[in-house]
Amino acid sequence: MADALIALGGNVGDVRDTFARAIPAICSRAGATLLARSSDYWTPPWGKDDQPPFINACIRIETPLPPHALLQVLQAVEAEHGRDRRRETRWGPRTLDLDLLAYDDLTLADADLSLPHPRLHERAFVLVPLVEIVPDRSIGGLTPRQSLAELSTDGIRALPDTPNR
Ligand code: PH2
Ligand code: MG
Ligand code: MG
Repeated sequence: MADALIALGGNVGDVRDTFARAIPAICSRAGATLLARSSDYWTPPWGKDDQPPFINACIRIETPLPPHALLQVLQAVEAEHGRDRRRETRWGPRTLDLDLLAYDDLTLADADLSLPHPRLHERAFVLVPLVEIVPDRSIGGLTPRQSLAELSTDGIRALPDTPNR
């Protein structure tokens, strides 16, 4: 079994409802157990300003799947929730983005996948939810808490729990 961290994001449609459906879909397809789920956060759009705010969250799962098979599961779940990679722009609006952040302590870089995720320590919208679930886990030698201390969290707000989450 591997211990994997996944970031969820989106800014098109009812994103919180999308997350609520995507998380069990990931677990079911990946034969995984959900170990932790962060709150949902409202986050200012990063990389491209003229788009709606994002909702972001992170989960921690235990899965028997190897990393590339897990990546395929994430891409299938994105597609099931309206993600159409052919029609989107870089950093632009999307219904559901599922990023594999870390897989045990594995370091890997190929055409399809880099682990740990090469930019996670630069992005407050990933680190704020991560700090909630794995504040002190070493990810490529840095912890979410350490990395977040270097960044601004302006505009990021935890959303109140709903019956879905
Ligand atoms: N994802 C992007 C581009 N910009 N900004 C925020 N706040 N959150 C995201 O998840 C995000 C983004 C492309 O994947
Ligand atoms: Mg992303
Ligand atoms: Mg992605």
